[in-house]
Amino acid sequence: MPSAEPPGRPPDTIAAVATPPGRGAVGIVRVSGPLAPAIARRVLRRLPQPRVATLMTARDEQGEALDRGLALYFPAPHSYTGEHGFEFQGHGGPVVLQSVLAACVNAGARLAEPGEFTRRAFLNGRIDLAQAEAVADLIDAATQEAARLAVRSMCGEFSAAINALVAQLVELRALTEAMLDFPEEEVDSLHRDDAAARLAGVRAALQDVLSRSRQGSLLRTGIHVVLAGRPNVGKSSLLNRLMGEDRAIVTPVPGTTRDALRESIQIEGVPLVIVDTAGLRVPSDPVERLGIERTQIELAQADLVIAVFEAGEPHASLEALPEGVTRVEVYNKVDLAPGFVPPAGALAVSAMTGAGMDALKGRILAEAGWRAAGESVFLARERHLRALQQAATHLQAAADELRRWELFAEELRLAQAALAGITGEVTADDLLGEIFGRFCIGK
Ligand SMILES: Nc1nc2c(ncn2[C@@H]2O[C@H](COP(=O)(O)OP(=O)(O)OP(=O)(O)O)[C@@H](O)[C@H]2O)c(=O)[nH]1
Ligand SMILES: [Mg+2]
Repeated sequence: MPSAEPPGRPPDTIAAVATPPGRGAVGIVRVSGPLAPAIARRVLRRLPQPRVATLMTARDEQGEALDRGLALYFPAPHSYTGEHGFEFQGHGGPVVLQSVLAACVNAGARLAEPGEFTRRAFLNGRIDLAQAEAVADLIDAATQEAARLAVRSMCGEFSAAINALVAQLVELRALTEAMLDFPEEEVDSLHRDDAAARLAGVRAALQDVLSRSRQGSLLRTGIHVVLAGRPNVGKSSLLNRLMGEDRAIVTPVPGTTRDALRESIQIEGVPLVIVDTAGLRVPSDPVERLGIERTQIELAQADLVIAVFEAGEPHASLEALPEGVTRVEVYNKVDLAPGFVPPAGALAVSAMTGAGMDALKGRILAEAGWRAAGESVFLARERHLRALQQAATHLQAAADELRRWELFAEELRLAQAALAGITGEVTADDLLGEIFGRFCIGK
């Protein structure tokens, strides 16, 4: 476990207002550290019974009452941070809360930095790093689905999956260390097959965690979808249909949309940014030319392009679409072309009647990598995906070294180290600074 402070020096005691700034029914001042009981005795005049909500008056040094509210004392190690701590739940006004905070500082606390309480919880082993990140993810969650997954990671589900992988690797490493002591010719094929089978098992389990993490990360980053096509095919009408309201201007005049218009929606809880663009053709005036340039910029950033065509019209090719970007071909206005059958892989829709829209939504999610709901996915961060990918690369390398046991063992060790970084068993200080610096103060 990494240590919180330079060795030998006890940590100082921190204090912060834990509720958001502004007026509210209740405001909370939080204190954590070795001096917390002494500070409570000074500010509240006595220490409340552990874990019993007690109505008390907070006072300044002159004994003047600052506020009356509920005090809670959590002796170490049974607190959020693992240290002695107390909370004062008073009235949620900025002035009153600052005065209670000031009284705590006068009594020996210092102001906490963003995320410092959670950082201490991590450093004291109350939670691991992935759980600490999930605390921030829960507070920042923009959709219900993201919040649900963040709670699960906070409770340790993601960490448990990582720890299970690490445990499998530890076992395999122990087996390998034993083989290292024998000359190659004495390692019989039975042992080699055993190692190969176990390695295959870990790799499959890792791939499973990786794919669930990739899926979950979509919930964090969202999917960037761009509608593109020739003028007048109904791109703006499709945007309005997907939004369920009239956001974009629709007219029968080709070249209506000039500027890229972006809107946020959710499909099955997955956040999407949908961009409506100017129709692609040889521009007829400078404004349209600028609009089409913007379309190109949007296309270059797209996770997914919806290439829109008109049902029944001769198939116009869209050379303008960048190579390699995932695309879904959609034939709009099927209401005007009865009996129209779209080419294989394409969808037929009508922005006017709504026909085919559910299939389109399902397709957008599927192309972006989202699988059926209900499967448990992890709200992974970019950092987690990188570590998992790194571990996978080392295990691949190990699979290529099934005769050179030293190299095999080394790759296993590296894979394990990559995974351990996720839960923070080994962590650099600057990484901690980056993670916890983004928290709110008081958390
Ligand atoms: N019948 C029918 N008409 C549609 C449908 N979708 C769009 N339209 C009509 O087609 C015309 C063009 O629609 P828009 O949504 O403005 O097309 P656009 O692709 O955004 O066009 P630009 O912005 O000019 O590139 C409008 O008159 C729409 O009412 C559809 O599904 N069926
Ligand atoms: Mg338009």
